[in-house]
Amino acid sequence: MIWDIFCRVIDNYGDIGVCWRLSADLAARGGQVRLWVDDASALAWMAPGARQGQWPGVQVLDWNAAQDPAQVAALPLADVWVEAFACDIAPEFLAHCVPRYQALGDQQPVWINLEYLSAEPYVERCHGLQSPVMQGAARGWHKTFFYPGFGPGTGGLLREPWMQPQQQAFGAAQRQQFLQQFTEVRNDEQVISLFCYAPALLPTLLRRLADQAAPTLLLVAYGGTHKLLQRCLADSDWPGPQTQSALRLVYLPALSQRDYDRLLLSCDLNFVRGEDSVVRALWAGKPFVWHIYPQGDGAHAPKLEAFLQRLELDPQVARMHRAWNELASEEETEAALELLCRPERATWQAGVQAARSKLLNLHDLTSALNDFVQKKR
Ligand code: TRH
Repeated sequence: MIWDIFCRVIDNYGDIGVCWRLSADLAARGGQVRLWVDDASALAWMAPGARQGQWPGVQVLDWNAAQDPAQVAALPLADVWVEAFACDIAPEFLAHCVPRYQALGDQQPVWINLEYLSAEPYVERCHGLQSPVMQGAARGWHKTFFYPGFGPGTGGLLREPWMQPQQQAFGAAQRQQFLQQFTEVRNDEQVISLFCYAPALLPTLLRRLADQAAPTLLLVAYGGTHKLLQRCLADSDWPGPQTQSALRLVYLPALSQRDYDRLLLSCDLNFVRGEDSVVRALWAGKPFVWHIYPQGDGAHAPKLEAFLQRLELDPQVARMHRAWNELASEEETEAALELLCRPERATWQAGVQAARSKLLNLHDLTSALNDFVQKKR
């Protein structure tokens, strides 16, 4: 089956991150994927070799090429179109391709509008709804809304068949070897990964970690988080971690997605953000705190609540998520900080493991898409 996946990078790495995981997973299950993207630069480190055609079954194509009839004409017609995150397929692409489908008896490709991830109840209501195309070359055709999600009435979460075997093979020796690329980890150190936007609580957290007795190794994710940390240290009157302090900072290079997943497996606590890394943190089964993508209209607050409820996380853990996202009172934030710094996290870990186990029983997004397309054809 041939898939055209369309991706526009709005900001950050989530758009291309999700589209890449989906493309690679579809291809690993036998699909032939063309990933049309307007900015593929992050793939250089996320999926080395992807742009050079080194991933069997996935071809990364420039978004602009979809507007060029000569280039599109050379390609066989796809069985499925996926518009990721409500991006619209270029009208030039439609104008070229629709008549070709019509010439074959008007069999339209299965046209999917792949939405953002949310645990909110509307997802179950809207998943699978159809929307007619009202204008342009494909007028009269229809798209189907496909919502990833956390319940049986949704498209599910991305989870590759290789994920669990790979996790099981990643034991203490592999962890040590993996972390050694970045630094030598001391036996008594708790290891924390940090990938976030700009949480107001960060400077306080750094100070607390530096001042407490238990030593911490903080692994700072590539990109905006590096810059944030540096800004944070420059802006504060605090001189930053000193040799005698309990906090060590290590700035990570850009990791491939596979290595980023290994990082999440290797840490005692993961701070994650956005859409894709939170799912991977869940699969890693380690305590995590989610920095949800902040939206100007406050839409992220109910989205976070729905997520906390859906996962049935411990109330203290839920409070920590609210505090990290600046959605808690001062008192709650203080309590959350204390808990964040405490290296003992057995209850927290058990809660994440319980949520993970439930989600492992749910269908995964790629299977759901494949099943849907098979039924439609
Ligand atoms: O980068 P993000 O903040 O992306 C966000 C969200 O997806 C958000 O929902 C969306 O609206 C906005 O972008 C536009 O966080 P996210 O979703 O976790 O994506 C990060 C991707 O980068 C993920 O696939 C993991 C990957 N990654 C690596 O592969 N290596 C790395 O070293 C790091 C730090 C990330």
